[in-house]
Amino acid sequence: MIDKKKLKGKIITLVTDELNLFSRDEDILISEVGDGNVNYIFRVESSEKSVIVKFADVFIRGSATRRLSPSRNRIEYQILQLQFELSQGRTVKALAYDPKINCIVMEDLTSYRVVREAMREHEAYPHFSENMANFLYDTLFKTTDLVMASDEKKKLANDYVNVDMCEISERLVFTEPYLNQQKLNHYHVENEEYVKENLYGNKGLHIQVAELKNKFMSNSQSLIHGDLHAGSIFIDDYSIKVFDPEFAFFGPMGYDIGNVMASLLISFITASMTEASSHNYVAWVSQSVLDVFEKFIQCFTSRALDDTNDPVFKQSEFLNKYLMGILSDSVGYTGTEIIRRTVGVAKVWDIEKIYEQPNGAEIERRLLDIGINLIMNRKEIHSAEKLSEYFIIKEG
Ligand code: SR1
Ligand code: MG
Repeated sequence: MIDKKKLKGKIITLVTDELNLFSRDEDILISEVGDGNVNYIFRVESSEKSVIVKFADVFIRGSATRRLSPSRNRIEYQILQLQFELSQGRTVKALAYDPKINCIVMEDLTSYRVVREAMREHEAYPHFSENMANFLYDTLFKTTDLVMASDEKKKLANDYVNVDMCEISERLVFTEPYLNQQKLNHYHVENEEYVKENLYGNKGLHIQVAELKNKFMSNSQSLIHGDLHAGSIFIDDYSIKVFDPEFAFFGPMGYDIGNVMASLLISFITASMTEASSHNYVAWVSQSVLDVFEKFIQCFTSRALDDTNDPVFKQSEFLNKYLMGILSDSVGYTGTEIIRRTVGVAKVWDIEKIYEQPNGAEIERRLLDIGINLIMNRKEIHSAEKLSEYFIIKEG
């Protein structure tokens, strides 16, 4: 276990003597913030200013045996810088990185909230989908072979080989929900038969998940964030700031798009099946699933031809086919993300909350039905209108 007192001392030395962000004469307060699954986050503040420091231990948070390479912190620092450039500032600004103590120093966005916390209070943000679609297009399409120079992309793909973090996603997203090898899956007891039949024993689904897992592991299409859920995005009234890309690597861009849509969709289903939910919020969050998809399509169709550099790829017909592939993948990974959050070991707040509800088991089945249908039908879903058929129940 880490010695937090010693670590805090090292962080103070870093932000004062080494980085000159604070003076030793100031009263400096350092406190732990956040409760992530993997790392330790601290706020360092004086009466004048504050910064956030993220420490990556050689073990996963809370474990004394489960090793995790701290190079995830170097990858995160470099990717924050690259994505900040690519996305016109739609990420948190990384200020410094110290490999000696595995710490990243970042700006402290005191006027922003984490999207998941805002969603918990049923806050609606009309600008979210426009900002998110642009972030996705800018960070994903611009790191493909269609835009980036071949040698630059290969160098980056090599720099961002992220073995330990990819292993976590491969296991938790694509293996455990369907095979339960570690016996850590968790869901309502009433759904035992449903899960056995529809997840563990569903051979047709297993083939489709195998395709998605294989693509996740072998298609180095774009530099992806790798864990783009509502807990990895800050928001204020005008803009978003993405953070926490420690799972990043070169993988299929639909994975990021699907993670965003799944995060919204889980919230939509849980909120819409909960009596006291705000009507305004439910309408916003369901529309946002569709808008992220639709606005990404708009970004792509209006910009991809111009942005493509390689003359072989610079053809409308090819780009249209390429887009269809991204959309199917995005829908498929929306499905895998919904399923893994619902039955898997790494739950999110919305899912934990359903255990307190009388209709929790029903909500769980609805989420799993949607996830399965999205995976199975992903190759037919290329528009927001078609996508809506899979989760919006039309009245009348
Ligand atoms: C052991 S890490 C569990 C999960 O938390 C992270 O945020 C990722 O989503 C990961 O799958
Ligand atoms: Mg995280």
